Amino acid sequence: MKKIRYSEITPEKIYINRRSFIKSIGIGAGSIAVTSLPFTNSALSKEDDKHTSFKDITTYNNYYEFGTSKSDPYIKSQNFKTNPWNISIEGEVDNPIKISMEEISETLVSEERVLRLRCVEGWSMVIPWMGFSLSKLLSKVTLTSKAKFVKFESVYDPDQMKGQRYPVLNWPYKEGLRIDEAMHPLTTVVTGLYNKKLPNQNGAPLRIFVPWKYGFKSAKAIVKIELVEKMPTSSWMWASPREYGFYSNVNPNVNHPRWSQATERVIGNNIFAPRVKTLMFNGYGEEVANLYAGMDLKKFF
Ligand SMILES: Nc1nc2c(c(=O)[nH]1)N[C@H]1C(S)=C(S)[C@@H](COP(=O)(O)O)O[C@H]1N2
Ligand SMILES: [Mo]
Repeated sequence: MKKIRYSEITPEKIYINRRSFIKSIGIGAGSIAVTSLPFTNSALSKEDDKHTSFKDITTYNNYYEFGTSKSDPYIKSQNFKTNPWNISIEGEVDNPIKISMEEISETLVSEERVLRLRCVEGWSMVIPWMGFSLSKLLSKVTLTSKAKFVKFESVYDPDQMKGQRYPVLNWPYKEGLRIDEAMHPLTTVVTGLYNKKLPNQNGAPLRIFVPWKYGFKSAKAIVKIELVEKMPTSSWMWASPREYGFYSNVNPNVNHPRWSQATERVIGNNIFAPRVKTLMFNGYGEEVANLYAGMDLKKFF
């Protein structure tokens, strides 16, 4: 059977249930070598059926620009101005561009993608995000042969973001991916959740989401995407290189120096409910493990 490369798959909608997705594009499971699809994992399927509530995903947030407690983003981001908004795509490209949010919404269709978020702090959520593959946005530029990594920058606006008046991180918030990670179809540009426009506290108007990595890799309120030759230093690597590496793949076998990563608390569950086992690559191993073939993931954490 013909193998399908993920660049050939352009899903209208990515379903949490792999089989229904495969049926919808009319191919058998055996033909998929590397796919863009979320998984159905028996260990997590019960949990995955249960989406985290809209209330939890919009009131329990990490967004240090608005403060370091979980309720700060919800309370303090409500008047944040997200219009007009432009994103520059620059660096190792033949044709740097500055693109407006309007142009992005007019040219790239957002679809529902139910994907898991696993925070390095040891909690997780399953959210129906709205978005599209980052590769589609990057296809608006032509990469040079030196484009080996992608660097993301969140907005810097201490007038509106009071958390940026404190040197908790090296503002603006910076993140990075290897180019093959950035081009993987599961790497998502998020524009909404629960079929609504993205709330400010979740990174409006546009954020990145990398479901097999710890939540902090998924930078919010992006204004700059730079293609670079050298591995960028993320804000978390800058803050604590011993604790936060460049890769930050969800990995139950590599503990944070101060706590275990073997299990997680499912947000929305009863507080007495047992923690669940954390899965390698947050359960997306079938889709992404090949990106790290032969790498020592204890060394490249
Ligand atoms: N710009 C920016 N992006 C950020 C953060 C942040 O503080 N600033 N926090 C990260 C962390 S630690 C997590 S777990 C997720 C949380 O996303 P959510 O609030 O939408 O659940 O956003 C990530 N993106
Ligand atoms: Mo996080």
